Amino acid sequence: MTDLYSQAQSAAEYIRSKVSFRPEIAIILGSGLGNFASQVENPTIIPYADIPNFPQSTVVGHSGKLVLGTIAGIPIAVMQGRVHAYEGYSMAQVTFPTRVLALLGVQQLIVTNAAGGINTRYGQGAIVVISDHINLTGTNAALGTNDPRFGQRFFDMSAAYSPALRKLAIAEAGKQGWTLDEGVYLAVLGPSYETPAEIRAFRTLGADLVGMSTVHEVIVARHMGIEILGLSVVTNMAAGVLDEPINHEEVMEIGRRIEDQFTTLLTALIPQLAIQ
Ligand code: CYT
Repeated sequence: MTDLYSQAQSAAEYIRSKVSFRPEIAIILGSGLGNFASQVENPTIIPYADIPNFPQSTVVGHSGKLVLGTIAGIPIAVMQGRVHAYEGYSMAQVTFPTRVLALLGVQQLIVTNAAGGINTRYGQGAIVVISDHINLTGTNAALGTNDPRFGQRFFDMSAAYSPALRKLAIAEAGKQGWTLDEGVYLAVLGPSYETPAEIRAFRTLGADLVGMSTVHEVIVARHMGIEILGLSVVTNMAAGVLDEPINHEEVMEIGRRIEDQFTTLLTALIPQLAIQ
């Protein structure tokens, strides 16, 4: 059996063999946000199934393709779909693509997700920049023997969501005529949505958003020294905030509805991130 580092290296080598450039920025697209990948110019599309050791998503709305190309001349890698721990994947599998992107030489990662809104200041369809996270999944992607080729045993998470990139995103939204709020993202394992009692508890803990992804990718990206921008789309208000149930179709539908706003923001941000 080869170790995780070698497995990630073979995946990275396979991807390198398909493109003649090195991506500088990577983007992981969350539920309902996959269409952003169609913005990529001169795309090379690689199905996850073709990449050695890459995990396959089983969720409707996550298509499972790596799209490499450029936006505004900046070489980027876009993950259209991710795998989640609730699908039964190990932490190593959930974060494998992030490790591979880092080995490809990506310096900045934009993580996106569909989240429930805990903060009542947000409305459905709001885009929120993640200022910090609370990991309540009960596990950690850096668990186990540390491989120093990835990073150090203990690593800082005090500015995991880059203050500079958050500032850029807020300024860009302002230029586009809308207010980008900041918030703390709390991660649970899922797949059940939260109960109203859990949401009240999470609000007391300081959470503004709740979801089932992102934190493990962020932990691994920080382990490997990558700068992060996190964006959540509030696809629904969290359980108990409104007097109505939550359903996955609605989560997907809201993602599609704010697609233009989301795409316009990301497209404008990429060249600004690149010169950071
Ligand atoms: N919504 C969502 N909880 C929610 O209410 N998209 C994830 C988790």
